[in-house]
Amino acid sequence: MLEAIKVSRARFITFEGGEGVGKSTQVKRLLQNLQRNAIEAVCTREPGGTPKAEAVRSFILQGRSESWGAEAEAVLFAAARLDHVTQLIAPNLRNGIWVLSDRFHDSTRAYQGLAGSVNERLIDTLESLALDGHAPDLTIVLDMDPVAAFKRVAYRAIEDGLALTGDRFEKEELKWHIRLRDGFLAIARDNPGRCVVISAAQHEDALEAAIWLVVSERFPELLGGSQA
Ligand code: Z5A
Repeated sequence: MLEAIKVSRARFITFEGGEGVGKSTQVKRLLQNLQRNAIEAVCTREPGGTPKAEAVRSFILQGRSESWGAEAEAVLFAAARLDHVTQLIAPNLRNGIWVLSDRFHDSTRAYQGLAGSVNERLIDTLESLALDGHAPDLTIVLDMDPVAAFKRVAYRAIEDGLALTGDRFEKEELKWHIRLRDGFLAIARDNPGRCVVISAAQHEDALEAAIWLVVSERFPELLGGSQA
């Protein structure tokens, strides 16, 4: 087996998109691909990733902050993110370990900002506070029709023998999910140097290969090329 090596600059890669597009599946697959190439990496998620941020996750996703209003929820997501960045993301990157996150700051801009009601100034302020200078090097935006993605989520619930009750956000109506999809695409258009949109409406293996192509072209040091 290849011994894990540390390239001189660890990369921070985020996955974004609506529910059921396959983010969690592909984060795990990218982790395996990096490890196969002797890159030390960790997976994490948002909201969450640290004990404090996971506590915020449960609070929000159980609907307990809904009555607080959209602005207060955006502040909660940012507070969780600040802990996640300072306690997990930044220390790993400093140690040469790549970090892959299932959602990050673009989710606040898309859910609370573009599909929600929180104004851009507050989103910008929270973003600069929570990121603490740690913007992702690459963001993969997985894009697909929300109706098809919802069918995946429904199928997963049936397979797991669970009732399809949905969390706070899964309960929103279809036109809201369409706004959300447009929001992620707008973020990608506004950040062409960081974001790459990939169609999620393909087989898991094909999607994995498409993501690996993007990652290995963006970071040629992975395959022994020179670092950007
Ligand atoms: N949120 C927010 O509002 N503001 C913020 O700042 C942040 C988050 C950070 C987190 O919930 C919620 O918080 C989220 C946004 C909000 N809203 N919701 N709902 P979460 O983390 O529990 O939910 P999620 O991020 O949407 O995850 P998900 O529903 O698990 O979707 P996914 O990770 O994209 O998909 P998956 O788990 O990889 O796959 C879903 C199913 O499809 C599963 O059965 C797979 O086996 C299957 N699958 C995966 N890929 C494929 C392909 N390619 N073909 C066919 N089937 C597939």
